[in-house]
Amino acid sequence: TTSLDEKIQARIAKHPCYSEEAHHHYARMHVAVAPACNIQCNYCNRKYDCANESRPGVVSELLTPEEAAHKVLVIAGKIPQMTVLGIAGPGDPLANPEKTFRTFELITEKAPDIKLCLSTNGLMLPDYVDRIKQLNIDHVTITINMVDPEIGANIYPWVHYKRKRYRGIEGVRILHEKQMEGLQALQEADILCKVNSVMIPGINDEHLVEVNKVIRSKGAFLHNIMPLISAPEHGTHFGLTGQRGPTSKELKAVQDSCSGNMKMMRHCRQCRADAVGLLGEDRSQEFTKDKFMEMAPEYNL
Ligand code: CLF
Ligand code: SF4
Repeated sequence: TTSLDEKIQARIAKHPCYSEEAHHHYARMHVAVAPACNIQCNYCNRKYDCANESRPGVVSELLTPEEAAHKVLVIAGKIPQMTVLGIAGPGDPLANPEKTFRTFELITEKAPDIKLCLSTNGLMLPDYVDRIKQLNIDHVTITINMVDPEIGANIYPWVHYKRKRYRGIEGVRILHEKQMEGLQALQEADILCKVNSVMIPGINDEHLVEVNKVIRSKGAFLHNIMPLISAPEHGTHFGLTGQRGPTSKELKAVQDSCSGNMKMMRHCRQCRADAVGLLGEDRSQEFTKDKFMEMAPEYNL
């Protein structure tokens, strides 16, 4: 009999984000199929990729699910270390459920050994955990920047939930509630959950230890505290108000203060929504749409 720990090790062994060790050997790719978003983060400018998993200021080329599937099959044939397909934007994948799930379906049909990964702000997660489980998506990231709506009110000016826009703290309360429900539902469904938190000095930096406690108690597997990247030219609210990001020393101090409690991710590279390759290696320009549409899928053929 294998221990629980060995079983989990086997589930993450080829995932470059969930396993520090794996990121030296295995690659991931993202397909940008999800343009819409249902909330506003003060560190985001919609002209660019979702800043919950991205470096601000990056624009990915939008694909249809069919184009995305073609791209995945081409790349999986060309890059043998390719083990994971993630959907992380350029907006929120679960604000584009048909496009996101259609893409995953096409990949499962044609390349069943590619692991599926999804990153979301969590607002719609409780509605989709069953579908995520059905599709065998074993890795879900939720970006959780607060567990206290008073703090969240400085991060999220509005939330659009089920055809209605909620401004200020009223919206943040809904987001918080859905993130917590989603986290719980993932745990019950036995899906490995990573939490990303964007560290924003003076706003949620001291609060992240509390976030860490709460997500750990609700079964999150891994915590990735990422630095806010804020530049005026990115045209975000925080960029315009002069909000700074943390120094690497400040970031490390917060990561360290959480690290006694649970596994911390420290090798995140804040990827683009169309990233390709090992973490830190950006091969997206080799596979732009005009290029990959001309290439024949070699995978499994
Ligand atoms: Fe992509 Fe994210 Fe899946 Fe990884 S990225 S959807 S969990 S396959 Fe990874 Fe990139 Fe950091 Fe994200 S290094 S930004 S944590
Ligand atoms: Fe931007 Fe992502 Fe936040 Fe949506 S969830 S506003 S795309 S950073």
